[in-house]
Amino acid sequence: MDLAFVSFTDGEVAILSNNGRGTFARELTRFATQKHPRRLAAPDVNGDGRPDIVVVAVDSSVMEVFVNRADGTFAAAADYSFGAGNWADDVTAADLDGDGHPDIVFLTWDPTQPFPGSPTRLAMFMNAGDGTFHPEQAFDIGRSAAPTVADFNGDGLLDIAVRDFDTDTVSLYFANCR
Ligand SMILES: [Ca+2]
Ligand SMILES: [Ca+2]
Repeated sequence: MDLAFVSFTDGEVAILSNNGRGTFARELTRFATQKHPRRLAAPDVNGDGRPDIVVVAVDSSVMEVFVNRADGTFAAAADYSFGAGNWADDVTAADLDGDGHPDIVFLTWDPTQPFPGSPTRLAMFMNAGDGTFHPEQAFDIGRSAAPTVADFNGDGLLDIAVRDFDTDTVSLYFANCR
């Protein structure tokens, strides 16, 4: 497995090649993102068998999706706006609606409020099936962090757990549609 990471200060994604001995010697590619990228996920958004890159940042209310081209380079970012004025963290990919196409989940918070623990929103972008995404769906989740996606109640649909800062408890959000 190769390794992809963001450089917060340089505004880049770098992808290193695994040499098979557990070290990452060779840089496969590097490309610019928006300013101050914070987290990435690498789902195959368009189902062509190649992992793509999804980046969220601080200083921005935009999710960037970089599609992996056949030659190992990445296409220019497709930009998706979420809650204006909010910044993002903790991005993850999961097929929330069970249609076989990975969807995107992350937290957003209001940077004018103290952090950590400012009011947070759970933002979801559902995959249209071709690697593009429908507009954001979001709801308020209080002061929470660290979303984890799994089927917690065993009904075959993915649910989302978040940790609450105030009570140090975990809240569960159960999927109720497909
Ligand atoms: Ca792909
Ligand atoms: Ca899906």
